[in-house]
Amino acid sequence: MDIKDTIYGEMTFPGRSALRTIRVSGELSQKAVTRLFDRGSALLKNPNRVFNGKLLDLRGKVVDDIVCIFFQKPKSYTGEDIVEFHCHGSEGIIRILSSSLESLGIRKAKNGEFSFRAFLEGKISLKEARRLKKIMEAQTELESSVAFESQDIIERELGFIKEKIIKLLSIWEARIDFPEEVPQKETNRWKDELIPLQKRIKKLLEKSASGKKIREGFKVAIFGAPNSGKSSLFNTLLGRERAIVTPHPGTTRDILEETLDVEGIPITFLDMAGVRNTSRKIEKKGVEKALKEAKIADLVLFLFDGKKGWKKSDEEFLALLSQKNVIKVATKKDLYKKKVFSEGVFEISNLSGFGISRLLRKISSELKKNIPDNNFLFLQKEEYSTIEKVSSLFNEAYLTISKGEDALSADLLKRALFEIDRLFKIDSFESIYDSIFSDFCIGK
Ligand SMILES: Nc1nc2c(ncn2[C@@H]2O[C@H](COP(=O)(O)OP(=O)(O)OP(=O)(O)O)[C@@H](O)[C@H]2O)c(=O)[nH]1
Ligand SMILES: [Mg+2]
Repeated sequence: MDIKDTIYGEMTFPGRSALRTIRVSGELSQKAVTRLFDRGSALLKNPNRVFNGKLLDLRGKVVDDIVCIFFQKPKSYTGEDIVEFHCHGSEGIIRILSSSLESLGIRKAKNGEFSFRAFLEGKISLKEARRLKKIMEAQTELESSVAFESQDIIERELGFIKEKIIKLLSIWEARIDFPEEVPQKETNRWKDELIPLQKRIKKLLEKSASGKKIREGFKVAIFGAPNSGKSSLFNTLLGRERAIVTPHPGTTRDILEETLDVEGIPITFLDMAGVRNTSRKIEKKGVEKALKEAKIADLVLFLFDGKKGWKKSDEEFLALLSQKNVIKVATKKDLYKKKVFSEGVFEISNLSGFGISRLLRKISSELKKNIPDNNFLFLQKEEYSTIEKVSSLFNEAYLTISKGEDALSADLLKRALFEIDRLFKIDSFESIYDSIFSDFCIGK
């Protein structure tokens, strides 16, 4: 990657839209403005100001009415001259502008190259770049709400833990080398110092595990007797005819999965075969599969036909599930007037939509019980596994120190140190680009 080149990239998302923005960074930005913007010289004399004017092609023909901004180096995102072309959101205009820029010797940026340059110019720190990566990777409202602070927390916590390990090791190593010179009370202090640190890592791990769950999402099984309306509810939730629905019991045979964002949580709903006692081989397989999936789901919606009521066979399947987290749902509310069900039964109609939004709220509030209020971290996979490893190394170190195996526990702490260092290690600028910036989009 030549960092001397002038580069361009689209900051907005491709496709028809109100506006699309192309950003140029580098020495040739001024040339681009002079050639392609009719008020180029005024713009260059007034950095950071928004100018309305005409976009020109290379022959000087007006092709669009645009807004342009010039940021003079070093007071720009990358530290180089930058110009932003805010055009109308047409593919044709973007193509004309891109090919004009390329004819002027400006090349298309690589993913994250603008931010990488900002980093090289000292405009953003490595920590800010990692934070940026988190902000852009966050998919749901919940993730975005903690992405910003997560980077600060993980760096602060792991930094603190690292410092403490180094301190502990310096005392421990002395004890290992000169055992006779270290009084017994030092050993106890050593153990005592491990406990609060172990607790701190455990807390960090819990917060991280909740975040991992939110990233991976929750599984909600739609379970119940044949013909109870499972596939209909699945379709209603998705807002499209994804599953086949017929009046014949035994329509669904296999598992269907679709993920929805419900109040900021990714939830995968599973439609499955209806459960009943049957000797037919194919149906039996479907029932076994449904039971297996429902048992491992985070939540089960246990559907039954509200008109027919809760049956003995429903009770038997409920017992088989051994699932703690179950919501009983009476369907086909449109087919009956008033019925008394046991407490906690949700009545819905897939036909009229009755009770659906209430059910969704209930589902999300049940799942949110597993998430401490905003008390979770949005982490990359490697970050999570580092915390997991450090935590288990600490547990091991505590056990070995309790057994008096000093050298072994010191080794375990050294390994924890190594894991933390590896996470933040920088080998070269290429490795920084690969591990952080290459996942960014082109215009970033
Ligand atoms: N009136 C009414 N009919 C419904 C409702 N929900 C489902 N049905 C009907 O009930 C029948 C069975 O619906 P499905 O959604 O296929 O039921 P299922 O539980 O997926 O059935 P299997 O796949 O066989 O286990 C269809 O004829 C649906 O139109 C509802 O809320 N009201
Ligand atoms: Mg079905």
